[in-house]
Amino acid sequence: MKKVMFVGETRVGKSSLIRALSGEEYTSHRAMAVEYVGRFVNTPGEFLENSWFYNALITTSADCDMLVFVQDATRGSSLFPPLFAPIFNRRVVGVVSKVDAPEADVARAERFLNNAGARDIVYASVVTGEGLDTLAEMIG
Ligand SMILES: Nc1nc2c(ncn2[C@@H]2O[C@H](COP(=O)(O)OP(=O)(O)OP(=O)(O)O)[C@@H](O)[C@H]2O)c(=O)[nH]1
Ligand SMILES: [Mg+2]
Repeated sequence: MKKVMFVGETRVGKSSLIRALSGEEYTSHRAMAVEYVGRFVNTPGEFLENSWFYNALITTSADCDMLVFVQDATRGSSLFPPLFAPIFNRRVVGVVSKVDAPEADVARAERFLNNAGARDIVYASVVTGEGLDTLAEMIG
């Protein structure tokens, strides 16, 4: 099975997605550390939010097969730099998270992910379960 690394700002729903996909009762520790949950690699939001941690993301991605960029549909901004995805030299799937939320703007979130260089986009919610099968299929 492919090893998949999750990248996204704090509180966008990375741990919730990993929990839903792995079925494991995994509780994140909110520490600034990379966490390994089976085949999933969870990275701290701070690694995306501070550019001096980009190297940590790149290093951590070295033994991963694929990346998931998570953009919260309820957020009016994004810290994914333009053309971030190609830096990793891996397949990058973009996930628009929290699509169930009333204030979700899916098109806006998709634009942020496209700007970051993610072309395959999945719309997901761990509340309704939307998109989880599609995501599971995409990451193989
Ligand atoms: N409505 C809604 N809320 C969600 C969804 N996914 C996650 N949340 C909520 O968003 C908050 C953050 O979720 P986490 O999974 O902890 O996010 P995270 O990216 O792992 O956060 P950090 O580890 O702090 O960086 C929690 O309160 C979740 O309940 C979703 O699909 N829909
Ligand atoms: Mg988390």
